[in-house]
Amino acid sequence: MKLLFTALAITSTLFLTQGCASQFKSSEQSTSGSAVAQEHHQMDGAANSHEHHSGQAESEPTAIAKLTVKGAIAPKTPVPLIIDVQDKNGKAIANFDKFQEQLMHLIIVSDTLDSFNHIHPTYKGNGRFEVQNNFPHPGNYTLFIDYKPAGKAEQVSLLTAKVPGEAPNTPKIDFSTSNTFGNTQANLKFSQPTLKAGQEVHVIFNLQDTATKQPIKDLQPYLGERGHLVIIKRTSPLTRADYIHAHAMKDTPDGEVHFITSFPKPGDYKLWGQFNRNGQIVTANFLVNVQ
Ligand SMILES: [Cu+2]
Repeated sequence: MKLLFTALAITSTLFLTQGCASQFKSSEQSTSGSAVAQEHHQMDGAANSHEHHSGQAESEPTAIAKLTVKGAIAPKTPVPLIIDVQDKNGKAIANFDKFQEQLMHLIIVSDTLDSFNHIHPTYKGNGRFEVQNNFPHPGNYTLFIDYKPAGKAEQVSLLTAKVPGEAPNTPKIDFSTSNTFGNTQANLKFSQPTLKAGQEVHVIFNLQDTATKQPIKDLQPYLGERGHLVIIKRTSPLTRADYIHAHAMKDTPDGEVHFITSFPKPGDYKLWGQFNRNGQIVTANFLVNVQ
């Protein structure tokens, strides 16, 4: 039985402090290929998901997430993931507060940002969460783990996973602001004509039914809001600062969902808006440039 680990060298342009922890874990069941699971928890002060609200300093992360992968990671196969949340001394953190109706939100993207998954691991107690994920193709993936230790601020931990094999070519850059996703036509607009780093902006999704060409009328709450928006900067390697979780505004017209956010730095960002049409989740993604 062979166990093969490959360490991903992750460097960060952000300020890493003595608190940076790195762990590997993989089960003894791994028999072939390479499975990599690495925790990279940054203690930078500008990477909190609420940063876009007011830019307040983030409290020091109090938790560390560890990833265990059972067996080898293969593409297009459900891969069982185990996430253990611990304090700095390695002791399990057992209590979590729900936010947006869940104890943990897990966002998994490929490094090329062509693949996106938003799932909710099941809490098993004693700091342990479990979920299965389908990695669509070989390549490197980043896991953004969004959770709230009881009584503490929302935290985002970063993990990476490598799916062995030849990664597909990087998708070509497309800044179009209109596209069809299943039976939903989505048009993207902003409150500002030009997106500028650090500026508060409203991100507006106009949603039409492809059959009727009318604003959709079957929008239901999704995770307690009119929609869910995750924004990730197109960069390598990804850091916590590259992840933004925006909140939907409450009262907007039929077929329109508004989010308030700001983009911390110039660059390209991918947006994934998620909406609930009568129980069916539509994910509309766009790439935008910020100056
Ligand atoms: Cu979620």
